[in-house]
Amino acid sequence: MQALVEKITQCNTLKDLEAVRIEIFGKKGVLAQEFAKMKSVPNEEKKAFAQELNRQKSQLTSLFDEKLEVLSKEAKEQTMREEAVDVTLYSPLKVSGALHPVNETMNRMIDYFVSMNFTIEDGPFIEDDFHNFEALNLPVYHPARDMQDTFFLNDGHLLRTHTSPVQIRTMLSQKPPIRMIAPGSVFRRDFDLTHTPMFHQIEGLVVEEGDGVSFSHLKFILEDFLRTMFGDVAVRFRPSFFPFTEPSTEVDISCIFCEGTGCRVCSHTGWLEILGAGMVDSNVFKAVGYENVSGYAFGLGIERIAMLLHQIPDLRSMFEGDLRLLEQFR
Ligand code: FA5
Repeated sequence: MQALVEKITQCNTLKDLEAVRIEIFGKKGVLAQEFAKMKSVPNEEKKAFAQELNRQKSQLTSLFDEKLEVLSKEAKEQTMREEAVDVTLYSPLKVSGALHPVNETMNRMIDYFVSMNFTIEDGPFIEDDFHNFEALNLPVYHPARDMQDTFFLNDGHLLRTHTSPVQIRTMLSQKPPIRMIAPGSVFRRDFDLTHTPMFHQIEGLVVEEGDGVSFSHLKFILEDFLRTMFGDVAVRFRPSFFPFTEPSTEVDISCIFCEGTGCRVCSHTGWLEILGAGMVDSNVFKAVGYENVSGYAFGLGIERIAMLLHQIPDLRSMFEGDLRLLEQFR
């Protein structure tokens, strides 16, 4: 026991402490081996043996936790010392700040749609089932409702998983004609190279009385928007499925890196998937009490577009606040 206590107290770095943690508390560590001896202890001594072992374990655990706290604090202080910046130092260089690439990309998109007479609408991050799912014709069995994808709150609310609930809020509070976009943060339980738990989408919705809005209007606006963002690219509409649009489409552009010949970024297909869209499903209009109207909707991820425009390989780096990345956008 004393030897183990010394092992912990003598650690000077977090790395040493981690090695000691594995040695003592790991699956095959000293404690696990001691507990394994229980099997061969006579029955009448088992209780005392276990009590003593648990006492030692809890003593070692608190000692370990204390040491971890001290060493973590020291490591943090050292990082702060090493990375300290004297903000009072005179700098002859005039350094100006810059918009984050996500905001810059979002602003470019907003500018386009405002120039096309769209209004900007907003909605809450904390949503209810009706606006996020039900009114959007997302039945209970739809996989998007899965706990894997959605952050649910204890009171039955949830963090909106897309900007589409703003369509519902706008239709419930306004009468057609509607011509809106809704940019903003959305949340999903995702984390890898191309997915983060918080990201941004921009939603678009156009509704008019009668059957005046057609798929060709949708096609025009998206083609025009994508060429404004990416220059002279080919635009492809593929049949797809979204519960809130019928028919639905996914829209690709020719790869801006290889110009359609095939490369790593486009997985050698020559195409990049950019957004989802379609004609608003009649069930959505029913849910908001609209009759005799027609409309289209679309939605896209802003980070994905920013990554393509600026050739940023890892989505997560957008949210790390590392000045070395951000400085490149000045
Ligand atoms: C939607 O969210 C639909 N609401 C879009 C829509 C609106 C379709 C209106 C039709 C009409 P989807 O789940 O495919 O669709 O997400 C849209 C985009 O969000 C994706 O193409 C992707 O670019 C982006 N996205 C999805 N999950 C993440 C994530 N975890 N991190 C970053 N971007 C993501």
